[in-house]
Amino acid sequence: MKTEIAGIKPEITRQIKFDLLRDMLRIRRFEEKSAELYSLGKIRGFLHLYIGEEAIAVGAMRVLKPEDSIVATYREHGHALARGISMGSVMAEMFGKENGCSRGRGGSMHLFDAALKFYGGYAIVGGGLPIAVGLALAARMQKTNSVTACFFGDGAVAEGEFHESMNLAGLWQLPVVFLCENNLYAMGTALDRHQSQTNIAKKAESYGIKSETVDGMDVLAVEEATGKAIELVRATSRPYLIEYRTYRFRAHSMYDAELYRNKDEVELWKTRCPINGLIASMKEDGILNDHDLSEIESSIALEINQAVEYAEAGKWEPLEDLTKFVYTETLNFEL
Ligand SMILES: Cc1ncc(C[n+]2csc(CCOP(=O)(O)OP(=O)(O)O)c2C)c(N)n1
Ligand SMILES: [Mg+2]
Repeated sequence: MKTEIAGIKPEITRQIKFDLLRDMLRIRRFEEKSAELYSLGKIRGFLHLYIGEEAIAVGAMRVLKPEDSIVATYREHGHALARGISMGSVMAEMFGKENGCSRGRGGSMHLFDAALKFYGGYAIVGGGLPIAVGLALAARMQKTNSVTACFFGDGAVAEGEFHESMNLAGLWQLPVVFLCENNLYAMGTALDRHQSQTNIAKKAESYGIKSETVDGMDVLAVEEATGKAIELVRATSRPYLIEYRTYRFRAHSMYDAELYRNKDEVELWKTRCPINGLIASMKEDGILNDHDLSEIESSIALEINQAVEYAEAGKWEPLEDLTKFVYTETLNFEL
């Protein structure tokens, strides 16, 4: 864990680290609560927790501008919260309520907010990549200076869509930054069981796309590298790929016997927890104490309580509205 930010005054460094810590803790505590609410049957369907990987969404989102577009995966609570979708509307979405960010129709895997240019939430592995390339093409055609950030997992690189998207982005020189969250597993399949080349950053080279590998457990390293990459994409309108090395601490989804990885490996990665790492380095530098930490925790707990109340208070969509916004003209049955 790096302790200094080059060229930045100590008081600003302190504030940046506080913000990063707070943003990561917000996601961690929100998801712990979500897991609890899932067990209680308040949240149904799928629920993929991002716990362990928070440094990526938090570090990367800070360096994106409001005019930039974002495409994420189904493990996207962290990205949505870091982008600014409120906890209440994410929670209400997971409850399936109308006041959710996707009107309760998407659930955990389909968080969406057009105003924040947060274009999903994709349940289809690799499905977001061509969308991101399309958004980058639109930005180019509209002559805006915006960048599209596309988050995806290591599992997506096995999909044809990954290669097609990389090829077109490289060929047409589109302003898109591919952000691969390599947590070493795609459900129960380890990366080296499905890829002949496990260095994902290297794959970009064959498409003429610059790339690098970054420690995804170090939020400062993520922020620094992603910031540089995004500014390069913005300045040159050429694509870039970052492979973050990370790990999910929890099961793939809510139920998973985790027979594909051993407990020692999980424990080892937990010692690299991005939140604990930042807390330790801040304490060592004398810029964080237990009182600060408990203040952060209480304000997050309050925000979570309010989010749950907001979700509870939301309404279910009336049955007669269920065919609204459905993409068909032929469907005409009575409910
Ligand atoms: C096209 C497609 N194939 C299979 C699945 C089933 N599936 C859901 S998650 C997943 C693993 C994806 O792993 P990765 O991209 O590494 O993301 P992670 O879960 O590790 O964040 C698979 C295979 C799917 N949703 N879409
Ligand atoms: Mg993975």
